[in-house]
Amino acid sequence: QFTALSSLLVLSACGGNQAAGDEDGESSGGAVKADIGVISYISGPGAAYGEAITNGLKLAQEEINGKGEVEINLVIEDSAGKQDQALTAAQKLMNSENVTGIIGPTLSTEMNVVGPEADLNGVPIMGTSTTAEGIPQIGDYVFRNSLPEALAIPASIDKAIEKYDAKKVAILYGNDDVFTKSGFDTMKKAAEEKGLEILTIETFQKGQSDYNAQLTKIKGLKPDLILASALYNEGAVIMDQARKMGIDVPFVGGNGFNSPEVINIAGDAANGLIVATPWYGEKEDDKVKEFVGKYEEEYGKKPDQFAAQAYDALYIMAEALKNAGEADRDALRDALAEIQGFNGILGEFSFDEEGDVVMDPTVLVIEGGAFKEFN
Ligand code: 1QQ
Repeated sequence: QFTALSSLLVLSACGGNQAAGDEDGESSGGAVKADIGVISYISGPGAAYGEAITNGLKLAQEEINGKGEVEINLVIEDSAGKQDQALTAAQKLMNSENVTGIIGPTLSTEMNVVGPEADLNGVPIMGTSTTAEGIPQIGDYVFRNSLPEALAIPASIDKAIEKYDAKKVAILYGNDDVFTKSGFDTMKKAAEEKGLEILTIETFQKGQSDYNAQLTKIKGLKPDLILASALYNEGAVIMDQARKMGIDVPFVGGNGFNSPEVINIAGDAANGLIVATPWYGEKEDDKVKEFVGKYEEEYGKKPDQFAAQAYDALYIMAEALKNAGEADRDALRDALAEIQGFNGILGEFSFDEEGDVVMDPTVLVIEGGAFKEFN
């Protein structure tokens, strides 16, 4: 469906593009050639996010370039999950590498500093994993194809209430990160709206290794559920320590928990974690099966949500580049803004008028050491 639609759009784009072939960014064969920068969390404690993202991008790049309509060169930079390193990478990509657009950075915390800079420079930028409130609202050049916490967390909490008849919750969140703070705001608001009693609100910081004080307090209050807003590294350790202390209630997590690393680190302690995601790898869908098969063959493991979102993101970029007809920053921005009804492995996708995502989540639960659909 997508391919047929793309060919039509390419034909119409080429028709109006008489100058193709002479300048940079357009080849004589009609293919739009573009350098796309990537800012990814490839080293440090959250490196599994960036590994999945860059794997997904490279797989999509191979396929897209193989089709001959668009030729994308990926210029990949490591941000190590740090704001300053992400900003330096962005400046290099925009000013020295002269990229047409940027994919990333991985964290909302990074996008909060990189997004305004890209917007100021007129460089379209698309996060594939940035889920905090307000990311596309940074500016006209800022997009994301990741499911915002504002859609994901309420869906997870609803399922948990329905399944466990939950009435009392404890909340635990990282107070030094844009995403974990935003996830907390959404959790608190959703809990209040759904009439849940919030017994306590506890905080932690990045890299913390001991959660005894917070968890002892939570245990004494006997919640039915724990709402936790964390990246996988801290989130997995929290679950491990909670289970060791005898806290066996379900956890509801945000996007940071959507990584198999949670299970790799916490093992059985991750059982009972509820998360919402736009990606479910076991779906009976030809496109999903083909992607999962190819990914496993290439990288020796199953793709996670971060790989899937990145894969779709590059296809969305490619579609926009084709429609733009040239490797031009303003034309790419306008073409991105017009993407509607894109049919990828995450299902049907559109940007709303602010460059935010319109999509339905699936709620998953970890049972027996694996993510399963939570019905
Ligand atoms: C954000 C996130 C993280 C979990 C991405 C890895 O959702 O920072 O917005």
